[in-house]
Amino acid sequence: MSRQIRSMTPSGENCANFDVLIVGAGFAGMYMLHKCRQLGLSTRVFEVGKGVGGTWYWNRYPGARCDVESVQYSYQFDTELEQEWTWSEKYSTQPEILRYANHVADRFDLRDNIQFETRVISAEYSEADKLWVLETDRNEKVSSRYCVFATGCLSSSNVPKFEGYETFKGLSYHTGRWPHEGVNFSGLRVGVIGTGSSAIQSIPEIAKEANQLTVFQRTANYTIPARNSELTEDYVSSIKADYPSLRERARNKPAGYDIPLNSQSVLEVGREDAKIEFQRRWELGGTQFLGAYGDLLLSPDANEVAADFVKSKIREIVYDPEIAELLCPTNIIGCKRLCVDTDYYATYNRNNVQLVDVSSKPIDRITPNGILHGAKEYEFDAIVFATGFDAMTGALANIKIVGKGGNLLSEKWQDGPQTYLGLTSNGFPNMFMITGPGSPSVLTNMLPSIEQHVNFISKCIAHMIDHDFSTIEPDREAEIDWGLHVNEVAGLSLRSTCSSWYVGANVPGKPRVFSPYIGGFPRYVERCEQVAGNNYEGFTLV
Ligand code: NA7
Repeated sequence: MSRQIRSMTPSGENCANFDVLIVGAGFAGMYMLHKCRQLGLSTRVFEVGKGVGGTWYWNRYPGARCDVESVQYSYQFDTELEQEWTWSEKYSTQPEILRYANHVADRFDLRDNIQFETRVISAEYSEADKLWVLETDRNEKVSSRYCVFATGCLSSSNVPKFEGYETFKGLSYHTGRWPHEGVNFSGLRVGVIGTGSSAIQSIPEIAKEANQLTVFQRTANYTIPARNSELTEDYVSSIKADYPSLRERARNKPAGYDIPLNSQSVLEVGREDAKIEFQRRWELGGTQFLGAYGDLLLSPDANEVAADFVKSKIREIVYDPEIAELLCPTNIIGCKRLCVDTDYYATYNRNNVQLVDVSSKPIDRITPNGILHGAKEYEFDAIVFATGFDAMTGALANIKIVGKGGNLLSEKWQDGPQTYLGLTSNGFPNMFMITGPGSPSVLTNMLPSIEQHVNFISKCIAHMIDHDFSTIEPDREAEIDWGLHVNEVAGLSLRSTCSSWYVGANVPGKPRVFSPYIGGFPRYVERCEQVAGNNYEGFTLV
């Protein structure tokens, strides 16, 4: 059904007006646009990139792949789309996911409403006009009744402030801003800083090409073999024959991802039996490894059993015992996001690869020729910064977002994000965030989480129009209660206990708050449905 909002241009401003403005044309922004168009709302999307895809547009580093199985890392809002698209591998490569994003943009004719190569620099709420006014780096102003941030959880690159960074004479890259034409490392001496997921995926690929590869590791990470494979026609047909069941099973899992989970305690089964199960899951590959027992992320003793198993694998795979020890993590498995790799540990058996431990003594500086660490200068032709992202809040912090009373979102959030359901924030009426802090987001399969948020927002906007409301804003009390609940459940999991990007520890000065909601996808969805069903309980609608 088509709906019209008769919103006016803000007083004193000469700017185009829309019903909805969306920031970001990744999977969240694209689906939000599609839903707005279905509602008949005039909509514009702003996107910095030259194309759609968001995270998958920018993260083009060698080996970039999704760690969620492709048949589940896909939209489910359109059954024809599900049927016509065929994934080729168990875990899709970045180019395939980007092709999918482009296919969706073409199929639903989305591009006309997306303004590419445009960065939103500010978004200001006009209380008098009940409108959002967005300003872009093209010196234009546009206004709208609703503003939706679909800016992604891992989209703002984090390059630590290394002294001498700008003096390096060679080539330098960040994994999250990889050149579109690709990089040829053949014959080059390459340094990689970081051993997170991006590094773990790219190191085996870079090692195959480079003359020498030196990895600077601050914290060793756990990674499980992906055991990626091509998908057979039979497998794809069986999935397509019953997509709804797969989606249903996934919806009922804590991560919105259908993987085998066992609720038993590892401490009850004993180490020897547990080894057999871990071995089985190691051979199966992927993040389901952590689903082997129900208490792995609840009890340090239980966690140690799983951690010890992975460490035994590292010692088995890596020939040099000293390197193997350096690669053995000392923290909780799954506390930082568990990585999924192809030949990561084995790469350290190559003659052209070396590992430098920077855990107790940080990198001193970048020099014109390479990296200085301790008394040694490592010379490189290229440095790869696999140093991650200002996660969850970074992309929002890059935009000057001003709400009621001229208050800045960044100031409100200076001690950590404050949201109601990870979707809205008090003082910022008619503003929504897709997979914002305080929602399950990065702890879940992102695609279903995105769809659930977009469905919530679009239903909410339709409700507003149908009932002639002009503003919706979460109540401060509801926001405080939600924040307390998010913190309370975070405290139950070992995930909140280490220095990860989940708690903002990778960005100096960032408040340490476990920002994603760890209560599980089904529980979260139930809560959102309850809120909407009770006439948007916890919100004030005017
Ligand atoms: P991550 O997981 O944040 O990894 C970044 C890596 O960079 C990590 O190993 C960091 O070590 C390292 N790092 C950051 N700053 C420094 C400095 N100053 N010196 C040395 N090493 C440093 O980012 P990714 O891009 O790999 O993955 C992000 C998510 O994307 C991933 O979890 C998936 O969900 C997809 P640290 O661990 O902080 O000691």
